[in-house]
Amino acid sequence: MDSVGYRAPQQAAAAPTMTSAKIVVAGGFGAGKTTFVGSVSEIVPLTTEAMMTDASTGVDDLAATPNKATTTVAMDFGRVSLDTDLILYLFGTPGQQRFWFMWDDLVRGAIGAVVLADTRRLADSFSPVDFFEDRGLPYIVGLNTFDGVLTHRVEDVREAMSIDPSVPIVRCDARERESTKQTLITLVEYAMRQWIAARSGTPS
Ligand SMILES: Nc1nc2c(ncn2[C@@H]2O[C@H](COP(=O)(O)OP(=O)(O)O)[C@@H](O)[C@H]2O)c(=O)[nH]1
Ligand SMILES: [Mg+2]
Repeated sequence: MDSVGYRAPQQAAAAPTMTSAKIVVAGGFGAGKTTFVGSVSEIVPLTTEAMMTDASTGVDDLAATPNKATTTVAMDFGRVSLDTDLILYLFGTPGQQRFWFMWDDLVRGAIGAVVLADTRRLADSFSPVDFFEDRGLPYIVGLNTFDGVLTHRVEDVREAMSIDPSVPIVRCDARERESTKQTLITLVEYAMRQWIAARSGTPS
């Protein structure tokens, strides 16, 4: 019998309850946010991709993503259950700076963020990192290994981005569900450790 939803009376106090959490998926333009949300979501991701028009010529840098014909104008939204008792709601941010006025609204209530980085264009992830540092929102960095190639060592990336040693930096392949899921688990565990540390007054 499927035990989800069933609780023996004597276990009621200790039994886990269904919890949901909001996660933000950020990163530069073309870092793989829409791909990340799409690969892991159990619902058809709600995405607001729009065909890029000539209006973005000279505004969005397509040099590194020549095949990219669409762009996320508002956000991606997906859902994934990590366990029978934890559902994550994923909110992908629009990458382009001209949409950044939405970020404060988008991160409200989130427990943490994944900053996706393309190591060939690392500078694009500096601003999202600054944003989460500034807001005190726990974040981890996901190095999206385009075509399985990580062009820089993780510790070199950490140094280049001035990321604190306590912040996890993980490799991920945004197209692979298992990889994406593992990245989210790393974030949730990290955010929980931060949360506990903040409440017990101990430095993380
Ligand atoms: N080879 C490869 N391509 C990827 C990967 N992640 C994303 N892409 C491609 O890179 C482009 C940009 O990804 P997208 O998810 O739209 O980026 P976003 O702007 O951050 O939402 C798309 O054409 C994706 O198919 C990856 O891990 N490997
Ligand atoms: Mg996108």
